[in-house]
This record gives sequence, C-alpha cells and structure tokens, in this order.
Amino acid sequence: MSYQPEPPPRGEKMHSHPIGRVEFEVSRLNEDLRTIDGFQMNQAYSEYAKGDWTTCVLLNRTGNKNKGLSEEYEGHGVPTEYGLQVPYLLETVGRLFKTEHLKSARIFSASNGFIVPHRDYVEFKKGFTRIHLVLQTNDRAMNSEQRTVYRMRVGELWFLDGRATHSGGSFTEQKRLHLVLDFDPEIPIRNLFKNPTNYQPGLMPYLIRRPPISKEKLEELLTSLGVILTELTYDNLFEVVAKLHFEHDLDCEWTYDAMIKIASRSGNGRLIERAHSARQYFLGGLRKAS
Ligand code: YCP
Ligand code: CO
Repeated sequence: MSYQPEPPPRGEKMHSHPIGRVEFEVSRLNEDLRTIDGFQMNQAYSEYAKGDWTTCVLLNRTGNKNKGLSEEYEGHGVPTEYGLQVPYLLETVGRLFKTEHLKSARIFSASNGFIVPHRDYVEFKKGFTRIHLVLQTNDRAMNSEQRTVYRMRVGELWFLDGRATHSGGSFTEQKRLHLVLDFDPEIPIRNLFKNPTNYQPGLMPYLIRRPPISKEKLEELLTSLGVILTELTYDNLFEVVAKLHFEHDLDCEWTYDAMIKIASRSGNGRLIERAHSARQYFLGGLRKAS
C-alpha cells in the first residue's frame, strides 16, 4: 500500500471531499477528548459496526443523549448532557458554522473497528448534509467511498457524501475520533459556514493506493469461502470480506456481491437470502448514489 496526497485519478470521482481545516487549540481539544473517553457510548447503529465502532450524541432534537438515532425535523438541535461537557468542541462548531441549520452533532469513535459499507439516509425523506471534523486519528485509520480509500487527517473538515457507498474505521487499538455534524440538506454547503471563506472545496484528499487483485484470485477466494460459509461463520466472513477493499483495489460495494456469490457457492438457501437482505439493508433500494 502506498500513501499519497493527490487528486483522485481520472474516472475515480469522489463525492466526499475535504472542505476546510481547523487549527485546534491542542490543550483545550485534549481536555475534551479526555472527557469523551469517559462517555458511555450509544448502541445506535450497532448493526453497522464490526469490532469497536460506536457513537455518542452531543446535540440533537431533544437534547437527550440516549436518543442515538438520527431524526429529520424542523429547527435546530440542542446540546445534550454530553455536549455540555465538551465546551471546546461546541464552541468550535459555533465559531465555524451557522448552528441554526445544525440538526445533530455526534462523536463517531473507532478502535479496532469499522462501519461496514453502506449508504446513508435510505430511511429518510431528504437526509442531511453531513460534515466530519477529524479530532484524533492514526495511520491505520481509513475511510472508503466506492473504489477509493482515503485518510482523513486531523483538523480536516470533510463533506461526507453518504449517498455513495462508503465505509471506514480504525484498524488498530488507537481510537479514531470524528465529530460528525448533520445539517439541513436544503442549505448549500458554503452557506453553512459563518465565514464562507472557510469553505475550501478544492483541498486535496489523502488517498491510499491498493494493489489490484486478479479475477482468478478472487474466484479462488470466493470458492474457498463458500466451503466454510455456514450460519456459524457468516458474521466473521462478512467482516473479513468487508475489510478486503481497504487493502485490495476493490469497490467497497463489492462486499455484498461477494457475500451473495459465496452464499450461492455454499448452496444454503437461508444464507443466500441473508446475503441478499444484507445488500438491501445496507445499500437500500430506493436511492441511488448521486
Ligand atoms: C446515520 N447511518 O445516518 C447512520 C450513521 C451509519 C448509518 C451510521 O446517522
Ligand atoms: Co455513513
């Protein structure tokens, strides 16, 4: 694998992209990060998680930190008990963004864990404009969108396009922490910034190149996995298959095609059904990637 900051090669269009940078006051940031260490993480969206990938809520519709699921609603969010305990983070958000458009603020934490490839907002009418701010990361943390794998660097603000299939996490014990902001999707991104010059949509993403894997090797792999796929091993194999695109030049969406093929080779009807419904659940059928 090689790591290089560069624009995506031709044909590799990225929907998600860096849109700004934040210069942190390190001591204040660290104080809030220590506080977050003591938070009890939410169980919301745990069906998307493999290993330790969790969220907690700093701001939402009701201010109730235990309501971990996203909601579409009129008006703006209010801080939760946890939000009030991380004043530097809320101040930073308030300095940068027009919070009258902010619906939720959450921490996405990953340590030896990741979120399986999926599309967001399949359950919503409109969804959100989602912006990530990287608070803490490490060089074994990666994100992906379709066939592109990238690193989100500390202080970077990213527009995360949840409509394209994506995945991400930290493949080491070290915790990766993102602050994730959901805004009213009707407001153009530039207008979410208090100072529009802080919106810098031309920044270069840090991409991670992976070696290709031949068709023959893939066939071999799918056949072998078909031999050991059972109800008992399904979850483990799904986790392995979902990780493969981070190290090989594959589209993260391939995960679901592969599971369907592996299940077909196992010949077990229930597993074939399970693989099909996983594809439907995580990718949705109603909305296409824009
Ligand atoms: C959300 N969707 O839209 C979640 C985040 C993945 C699924 C985790 O809030
Ligand atoms: Co997502």
